[in-house]
Amino acid sequence: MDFYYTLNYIVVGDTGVGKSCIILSFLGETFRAEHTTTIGIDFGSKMVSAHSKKFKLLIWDTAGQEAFNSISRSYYRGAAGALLVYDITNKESFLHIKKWMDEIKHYGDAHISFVLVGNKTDLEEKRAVTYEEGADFAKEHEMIFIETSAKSGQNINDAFIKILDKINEKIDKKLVQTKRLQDNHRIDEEPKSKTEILKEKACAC
Ligand SMILES: Nc1nc2c(ncn2[C@@H]2O[C@H](COP(=O)(O)OP(=O)(O)OP(=O)(O)O)[C@@H](O)[C@H]2O)c(=O)[nH]1
Ligand SMILES: [Mg+2]
Repeated sequence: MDFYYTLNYIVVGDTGVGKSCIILSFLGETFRAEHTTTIGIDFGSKMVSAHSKKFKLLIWDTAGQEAFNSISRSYYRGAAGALLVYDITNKESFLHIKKWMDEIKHYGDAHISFVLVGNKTDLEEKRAVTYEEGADFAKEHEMIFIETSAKSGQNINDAFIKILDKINEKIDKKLVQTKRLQDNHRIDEEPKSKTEILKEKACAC
């Protein structure tokens, strides 16, 4: 019998850095040029394979706008992975990364794995944060670093998959929350609607 593990990921960062676009790109959707700001929280899911295991990633797309911070926080607990996203053309969004990281450390689980994501590499001519600045921050805080473009799709898969190495180790040590479920899903399962997902979250199945 085949099994898969469920893992919650949260995606955080300032408004406009491209969190929703990164998730849409990972789910194979077309790039959205306009900024449709996330209201409250959004959701997508995808099956992936790594370390001879199948994982169902439950990806929580938080709102960068401050007004929604308390809603976002309530999703931090139980997350195995966190994508800390900034926009390489927006220095302020990079300077705020520490604040997002501290919030997750405060409200989330102790063994959450972080990946620092510098997004919008297709806008190289407008770059305001160097690769080294991102890499240094990630090194200092012992997290993976990756630069992406949700527009071109560059490194988007890696942003979600690379932390699975760390998470997998923590699953083996029973340090992260996961559920081992019988596989009756297609590997390329379509993302579900937000309502369905919220139901799923409520029943914790
Ligand atoms: N050029 C370029 N634009 C991007 C990229 N990713 C996102 N954008 C644009 O940046 C804007 C904001 O993207 P969103 O994904 O909605 O940003 P967000 O972080 O989800 O914002 P909130 O939901 O308000 O927190 C949109 O106009 C996107 O088209 C990218 O990689 N390259
Ligand atoms: Mg959004």
